[in-house]
Amino acid sequence: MGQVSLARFLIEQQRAGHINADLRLLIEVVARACKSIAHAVSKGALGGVLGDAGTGNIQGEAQKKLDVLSNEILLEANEWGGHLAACASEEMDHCQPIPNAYPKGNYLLLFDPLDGSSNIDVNISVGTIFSVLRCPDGVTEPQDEHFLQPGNTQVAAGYTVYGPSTMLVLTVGTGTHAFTLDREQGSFVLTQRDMRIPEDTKEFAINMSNQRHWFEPMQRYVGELLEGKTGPRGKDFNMRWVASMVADVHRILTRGGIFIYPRDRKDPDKPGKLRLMYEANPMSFVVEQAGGAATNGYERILDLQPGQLHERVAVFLGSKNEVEVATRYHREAGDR
Ligand code: AFP
Repeated sequence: MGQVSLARFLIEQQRAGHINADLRLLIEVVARACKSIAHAVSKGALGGVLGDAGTGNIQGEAQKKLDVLSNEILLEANEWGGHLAACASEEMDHCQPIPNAYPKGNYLLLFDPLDGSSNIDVNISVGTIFSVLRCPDGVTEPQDEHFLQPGNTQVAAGYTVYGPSTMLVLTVGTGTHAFTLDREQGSFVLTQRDMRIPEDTKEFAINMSNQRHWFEPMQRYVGELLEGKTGPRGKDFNMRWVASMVADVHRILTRGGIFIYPRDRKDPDKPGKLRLMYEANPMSFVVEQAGGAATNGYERILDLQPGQLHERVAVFLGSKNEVEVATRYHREAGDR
C-alpha cells in the first residue's frame, strides 16, 4: 500500500462506520488550519510574528502575536464549513457561535490555538490542541454551558506539534494515529498507526521549581523517583520538561513517560495550571487511546464533569503503571 494521507485515512474511518462525513470534513478543516499555523510558526522572525500582542486572555496571561493569529486562523477556517454549531478557545472569554451567514452543523469545537506560546520566541516546539463534542440535541444557539460535557463524550481529539517536523496526532476513538506534514505535497501523511505508550517508564516530566509548593503525596511520589535505584522504586529515573504540553505529551506517546502538572499551595484556589476542556480532556483521550492513563491524581480526567469553560485541573498522564502509582499515593493520602 502506498502512502496514506489524512484524507484517505478519514475516508476509511468513515467507511468503517467510525465517523460520519461531517466529522470527517471538520477534522480536515482543523488539519488545514494547522498547516497554516505551521507555516506562520516556521517563518519565525522573518514573518514578523514573534513577540507579545500587547493583550491578555481570560486567564490573565499575556497573549503572543502567534496566539492571536493562530486563534484567527482556526476560527476563520471553521466558520464557513457547515459542520460546527460553535467554537470555544483558550483565547476567547466565551464560545463563539457560527455567523448566521453560514449553515450550522452539529459539532462543538474547542481548541488551544498555540499551546506553549512562551516557547515561540526561543524557537522551541509549540502546538495546537483540539477537542470535538456533539452539540446537544435541540440546541440551535449554543452557549458556554453546552460545552460542559465530560471528556468521555468527545468524538475526536488531537494535537499538532510544530517541531523539527509538523505532526498531527489524532483519535476518533479507534486508537491514536500520527501524521507527518509533507511540506512539498502540502498534506499530512500517516506515519504511525496505533501509537502505544509503554506501560512502564523511567522518565518523568514536571516543573520541579514548584516543589516547595507541592502537597504531601506529590512530595512522596517525586521524592521516591529521585531516590533512584537504591530507593523504594528500585530504578533510576530521568527528567524532561519542555514546558510545551504538546511536545512533552508527544515524547510520552513516542517513548513513554509520565507528565505531571499538580495542584499546589502556590495558588490553592487554582486546581493546577492546565485547562480541562481544551488541554487535559483532548490529551487524555489521545493518551488513553494509546494505552496510557490520565487522572487528576484521584479520578480519571475523562469522567470529570466540567463546571466552567476555562476550568483548570491537575494532570497526571502517560505510562499506565506510573500514573497508577502517582494516583494511588494521592488516594491513600486522602486529602485534596
Ligand atoms: P504557555 O502557553 O503560557 O507557555 O503555557 C504552557 C503550558 O500551559 C503547557 O503547555 C506547559 O506544559 C505548561 O504550561 C508549562 O508550565 P510552566 O510554565 O510551569 O513550566
